[in-house]
Amino acid sequence: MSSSSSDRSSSSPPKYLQKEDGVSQEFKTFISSLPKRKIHLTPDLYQYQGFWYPVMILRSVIACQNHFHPQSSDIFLVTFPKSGTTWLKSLLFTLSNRRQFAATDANHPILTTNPHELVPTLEIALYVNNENPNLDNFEFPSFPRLFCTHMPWTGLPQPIKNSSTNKIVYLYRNPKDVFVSLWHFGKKLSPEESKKMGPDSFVEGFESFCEGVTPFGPFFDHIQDYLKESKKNPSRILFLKYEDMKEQPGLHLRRLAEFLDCPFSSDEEESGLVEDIVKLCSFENLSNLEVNKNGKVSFTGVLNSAFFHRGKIGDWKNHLSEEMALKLDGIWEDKLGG
Ligand code: PAP
Repeated sequence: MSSSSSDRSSSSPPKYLQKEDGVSQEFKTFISSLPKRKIHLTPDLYQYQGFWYPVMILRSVIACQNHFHPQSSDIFLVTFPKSGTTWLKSLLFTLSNRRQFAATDANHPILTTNPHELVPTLEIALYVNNENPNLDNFEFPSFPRLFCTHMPWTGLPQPIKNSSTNKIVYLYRNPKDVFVSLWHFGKKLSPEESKKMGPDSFVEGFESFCEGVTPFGPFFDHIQDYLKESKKNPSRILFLKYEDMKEQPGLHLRRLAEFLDCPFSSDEEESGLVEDIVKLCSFENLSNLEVNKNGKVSFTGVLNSAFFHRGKIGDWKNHLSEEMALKLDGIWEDKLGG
């Protein structure tokens, strides 16, 4: 499997961020009836079923809603963008495939393949180039099949929502760090627009985020809806928090293993497997791998290095004013309480 097979020029936007030109007349007519907004570093966003999407992703979300059918053992990682998706993909893959690939194996797939290849994102990797891909022909690097999505609960394909067997792992992160991480990522993906932005753009971007106008936003509704579902059905939806995982990765990796019905055996515990997995998937290890320094995600052409920035809790302190921080804390309190 290659992480650098795309020949997309790094100056053109990835397909999932392209504009209306790439869609059919029928789809253009459809989106013309939807609320539309332009924010910094993102193509026009369209509001559909209460959430905001760039056009190509919206087309992909709808294709996925129409065509995706899970197998009973499929596992879904759900995140709001920039909540630690890359990290959890690597942990999920390593955990689920540990009998096939030992975490200390010098040929472990994580060492040569970016996590976004190992756990494809439905609406960004699989359905963006083909509205009805034949997944039977797709060589899944993992069994059970692992998928990721940023789709809100309302946008999830109905068969996933209705399933009694598919497990969903929801990872969330402090919105202040999510916004700052998104901003840095947006600048990497749109360097030309970034150069032209005025001095107020960061504050304007922040206001849009607070208002909920951001890809897959509103952020708070995204979390709230999954939280509601997880309370109804805790054996199907596990909530993990980036900050908790940073502080006690082993503890939360064990929770994840139990939730997925593959708890660590006492032999595995004694052999130090939990610590080995944590180390293999750590920011320090992943960000220094050759594949992640120089490769590209084959599905999208985005540089693998764009997914590794600081990997720390609290980067927002370097970027947000006290007033901005209080504003996001206030919305969190109102929407999610405590
Ligand atoms: P995505 O949702 O677009 O796939 P995602 O992986 O969630 O992106 O976001 C990248 C963030 O996760 C970056 O955070 P930062 O901007 O605050 O630094 C990135 O550094 C961080 N990250 C990537 N890999 C790891 C890791 N192994 N451990 C902890 N954080 C990580």
